[in-house]
Amino acid sequence: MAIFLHHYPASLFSEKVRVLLGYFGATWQSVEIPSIMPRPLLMPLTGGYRKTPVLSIDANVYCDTKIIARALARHFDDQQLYAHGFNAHRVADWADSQLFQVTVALNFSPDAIAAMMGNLAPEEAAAFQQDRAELAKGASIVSFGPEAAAAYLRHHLEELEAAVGDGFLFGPRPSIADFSVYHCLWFVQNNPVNAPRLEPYRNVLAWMARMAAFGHGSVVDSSGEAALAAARDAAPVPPGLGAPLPQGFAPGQNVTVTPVDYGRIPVAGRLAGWDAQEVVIERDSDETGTVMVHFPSAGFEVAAA
Ligand SMILES: N[C@@H](CCC(=O)N[C@@H](CS)C(=O)NCC(=O)O)C(=O)O
Repeated sequence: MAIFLHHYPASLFSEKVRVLLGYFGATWQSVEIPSIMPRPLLMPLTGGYRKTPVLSIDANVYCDTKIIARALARHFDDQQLYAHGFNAHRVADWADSQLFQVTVALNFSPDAIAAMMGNLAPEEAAAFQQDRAELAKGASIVSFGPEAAAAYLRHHLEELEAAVGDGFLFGPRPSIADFSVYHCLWFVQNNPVNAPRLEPYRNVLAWMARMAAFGHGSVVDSSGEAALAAARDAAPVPPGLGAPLPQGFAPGQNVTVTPVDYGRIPVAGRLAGWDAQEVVIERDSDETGTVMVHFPSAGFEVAAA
């Protein structure tokens, strides 16, 4: 069984998964994808889902880091990540939505973007802006400006400074909440204009260093072609979710699964399982054979096709 992560270096949600892979001590295949569409070697696996990152384990494909983390915990048979239940899940979801928006508002402010895009040619920078406008599709991913974001960040950092102590957010071992908060602050730390905002918070910086110390595991450079071949050569593992499907839905029924926020591209397939955590569809393509594509249930809309 081979684990493929489809990602690019600057992607913060990818960093969440890279550090999780380090935490689990994984050996994994790294497939670097372009930071903007098109991604012709990835789309046959996801069926159109366009956010980053995506994880594939042979013929099972995981879209969204919430379900990627769950798949990895299952794969490595280690549920410690979820030991703090509701509280840790709520903090993780807050970080992946609210804190994420704060960091995007800061890192996409005009001076920060100049620092980030400094090494891009003007036409590359324009293509990036155009791609992200397409991702948001008229709506705005972030609804406040850099000044408001700076105030949010200060507020949250002060709270975190008091919360982290010399361990992790919920005790001596990290939970899913640590990984979600970490990748957002990593994004801030990696922008030279915004990194100084973290400096006054010594406990937060020490906690970030503890998170970074998990590393990224053993990374093997790989390719989109290799991930497609691994999918084609394997049969997908059925989800075995157990729970009955919601009323009105039948196994094998044609459905679409669409993110409710941004990147709202419907993925079509046959319903293979759906419980409170996860929805799974089966799909076929020449490039991949039959694959099962997994999404979180919360934050995605399932509709009869
Ligand atoms: N809820 C998603 C969010 C993923 C996300 O927004 N990723 C950013 C990159 S860090 C993205 O997709 N940007 C557009 C792209 O890469 O096409 C998750 O947890 O995976």
